[in-house]
Amino acid sequence: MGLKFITAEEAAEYIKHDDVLGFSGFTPAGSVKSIPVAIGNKAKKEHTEGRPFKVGVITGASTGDSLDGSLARAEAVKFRTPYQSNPDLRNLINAGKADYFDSHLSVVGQNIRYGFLGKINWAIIEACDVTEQGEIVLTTGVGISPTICKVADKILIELNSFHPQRLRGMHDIIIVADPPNRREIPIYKPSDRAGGEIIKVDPSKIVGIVNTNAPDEVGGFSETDEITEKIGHNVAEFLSKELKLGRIPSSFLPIQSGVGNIANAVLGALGRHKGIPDFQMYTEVIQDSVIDLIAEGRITFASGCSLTVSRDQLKKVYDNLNYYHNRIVLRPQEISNSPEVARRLGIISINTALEADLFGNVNSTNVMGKKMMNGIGGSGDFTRNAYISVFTCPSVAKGGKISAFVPMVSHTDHSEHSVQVLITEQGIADLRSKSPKAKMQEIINNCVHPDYRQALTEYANLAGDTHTPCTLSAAFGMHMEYEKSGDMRNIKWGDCFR
Ligand code: 0RQ
Repeated sequence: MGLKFITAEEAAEYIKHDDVLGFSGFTPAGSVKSIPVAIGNKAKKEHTEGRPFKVGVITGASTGDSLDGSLARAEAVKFRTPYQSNPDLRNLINAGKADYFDSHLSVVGQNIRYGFLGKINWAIIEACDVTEQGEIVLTTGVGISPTICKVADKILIELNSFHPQRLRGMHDIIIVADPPNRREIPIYKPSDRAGGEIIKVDPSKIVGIVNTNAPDEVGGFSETDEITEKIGHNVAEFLSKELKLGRIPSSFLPIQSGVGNIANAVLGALGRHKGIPDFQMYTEVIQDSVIDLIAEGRITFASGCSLTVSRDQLKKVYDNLNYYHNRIVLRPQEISNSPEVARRLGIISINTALEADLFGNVNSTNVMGKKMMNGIGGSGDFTRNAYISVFTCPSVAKGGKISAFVPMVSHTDHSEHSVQVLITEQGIADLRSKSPKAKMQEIINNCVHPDYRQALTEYANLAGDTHTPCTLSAAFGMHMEYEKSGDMRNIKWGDCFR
């Protein structure tokens, strides 16, 4: 039996209304690029001709615009999980036109295998190599690919020649056994490998292969600004002090860091800081700054789920593939984000908050408690199991009209029990072994923007003298003020405490 090459349009013809599709990739890295565009076009045609056409979409995390953007613009998304960050999809979700359910990234694979997400009809996978024996070599993201290839009825592959076949060996592919037969994941340091190089499937499941030659749709990172620089510096200062105090082992601990400009700036700052020794990463997304820090020897090994890097950085990796092969491994998100491994290795987690409250509860997902931003991503996998868990954010948003610190978060992703340190451009709030009242003081003194210090101090004074000072009628006062006047700085507590 030979491999069957087809066009993206022919691939899309196989997909039926109500099918559930599992996609490869993690962030735009390793995400398919031509089949979803063709599915979106098919959906538009079906809609024009008066027929319903929507599919369930399960991914590793966010994807490229060709996937989430195309399907969203075609209004072809029945449900979507987990993390997403495409503006068109976000609008569709917030308009109630696509069901979205958020999930910790480490559990997506196992939840699929447990049957919690129903039947998966198609796995649609990007590969840099595939053989007649059913051996698939993935590209820059692993995500949930091993599990969806295993459970889906049929497989469609995009064979992307933009990525060299020599990527083989960079992946560590394993599907853990499910309870009651699960054993420990044998990773005791970031560079350990637990599985093999390829995904092996029954070749008869591969219905067709679409040739592509397209780079990952990774957006560039904006230059760091004064705020992100300060946040990065504060994180580096905090960790170097912890090291000096002997609360972090002298050999340091693996770093996990989220995505985005703050995360990129934090890594840059860690790399430059003289008090931070060379370090390793056990993380989900390997971003631009990591590639340079590996080249400089500051990062000695990076374990992740995806190489989410700009084209220039990817070229550096591909031009020096032998060098990077020994320093990077890409794993399924169940392993890159494994709570078991994170706890064992003692990772230092650094993720981003939209808002935090005066007790350290963190909201990373729902703007004003109701509009989905992106999703929790891997932040919960790591935060809950970290040696030290850190959240960063600018102290204000929207030009100062929103304070990142509020009396009570409007949605909780990470509870005060898991959040140990908050860091803004203003400073560092160390919440470890502090009572709720002491946490309030620490946060107001060190993290809150000067424009909001007085208002939050007043709240703290008025909120009562219970174990966790709180007045329910005022707890969302700042949010309500923003909805009323468009600026939290206009808050007058009198109205709320009456
Ligand atoms: O919107 O650009 O329209 O002004 O939120 O904020 O400061 O640019 O920061 O791009 O790093 O995103 C938490 C969303 C931060 C992201 C979040 C508005 C702000 C701006 C973006 P505008 P910034 P970032 C990794 C692990 C999930 C948790 C995580 C995220 C926009 O980091 O999705 O770390 N994290 N997961 O103006 C209203 C507030 C706001 C606010 C900021 N309090 N209220 N809007 N904004 N604070 C992910 C993976 O696992 C793959």
